[in-house]
Amino acid sequence: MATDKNIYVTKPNLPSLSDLAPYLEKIWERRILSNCGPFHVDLENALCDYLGVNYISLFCNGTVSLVTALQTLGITGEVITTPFSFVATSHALLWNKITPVFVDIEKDHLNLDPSKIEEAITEKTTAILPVHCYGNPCKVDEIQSIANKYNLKVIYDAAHAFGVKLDSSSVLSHGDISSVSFHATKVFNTFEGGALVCSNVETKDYIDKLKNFGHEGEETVLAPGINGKMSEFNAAIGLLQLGEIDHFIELRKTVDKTYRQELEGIDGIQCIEQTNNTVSNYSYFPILVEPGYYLTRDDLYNEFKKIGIYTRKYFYPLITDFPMYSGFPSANSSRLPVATRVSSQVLCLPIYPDLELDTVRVITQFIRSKSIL
Ligand code: T4K
Repeated sequence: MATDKNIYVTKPNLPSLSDLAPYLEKIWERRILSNCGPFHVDLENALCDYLGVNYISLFCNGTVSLVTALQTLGITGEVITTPFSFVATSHALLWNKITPVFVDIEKDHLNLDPSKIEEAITEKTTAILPVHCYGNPCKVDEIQSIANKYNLKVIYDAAHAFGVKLDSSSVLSHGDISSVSFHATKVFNTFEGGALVCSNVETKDYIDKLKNFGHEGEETVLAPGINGKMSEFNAAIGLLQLGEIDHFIELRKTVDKTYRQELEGIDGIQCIEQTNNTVSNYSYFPILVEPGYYLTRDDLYNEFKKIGIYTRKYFYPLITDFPMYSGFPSANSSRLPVATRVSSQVLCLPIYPDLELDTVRVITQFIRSKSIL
């Protein structure tokens, strides 16, 4: 079985060049290129409407936004987080000189396991940093009630969760702040970009100052802020993408549905079920390659590569395997049995709006053919 061209785990959505041209003309005419210009303002307003959230602050990417979220809330000491994520999640802690305390994930949705959080809390714990992994919402109510009990802040790394709804409202409205990524590989992209979502104007105001070096007016600097601003070009791309986002998510949904139908009944191949009461964004399509399957996950990954299909092992290695984390006591794999197992079994299959369903079937038939060798 061979494909005529390489297939990657994702392929970014792009607006048409003809639609982009008027936006570029406006930027050239106005010569406002950055520092919260008109397209930046328009995109913040449009995103609040689309997502159904009250306050959003745009950023240059989802890593700087996460670093800034921690700065905004003055988080110090220890923060409880997941080892099963992209390394940016815990890097944001180290950039703030915060000690990550890793807690295992739950096996159904691969998010931080609330039942393991309390035993990891010490007098130094100030916050919880969970990830809505692959856009599947965390157990937000359980996490919030632990946070309330111990007076902790909750910052969600919602990099994957653009447009996801839980019980009919945006999953981004949970916690004190949620951080989203608009990277090229994400459901909604501005090439590079990100945002923080918060629930009150004072927090937004402080975030906006921190992302602009801490400036308050021309002559006052109130904190050691950073340059986290999104440019007018990226904001223009965002405005264009937003017009098409529902259509893109609908196309992803069809890809997701086809994978699930075609993979049904293959021994040792497990799909991750979506959380109840959730409107998904279908941002990733992870499968678990379990011992009942003929090949290991790594063998399947390599076999796919041979035919030009580039799946990804998101998230292997675990964050706790990287040298800057492996020395923390909580990084010991014996304390993280679910994350350790899942990380050795997970494989993210290609998913993007214009992925042809015939290609999805090539991928699933390839998986099925290897199960009966
Ligand atoms: N928190 C979480 C939970 C995250 O997953 C991420 C980012 C962040 C925080 C930080 O957000 P940002 O600072 O990135 O906004 C990618 C992305 O770079 C990263 O954004 C993402 N998570 C992570 C899960 O994946 P790589 O190194 O795996 O991407 P790369 O370049 O190998 O791209 C994957 C495939 O996508 C390529 O094989 C081809 C395709 N692709 C990629 C790009 C960049 C394209 O076709 N065009 C492109 O422009 O990290």
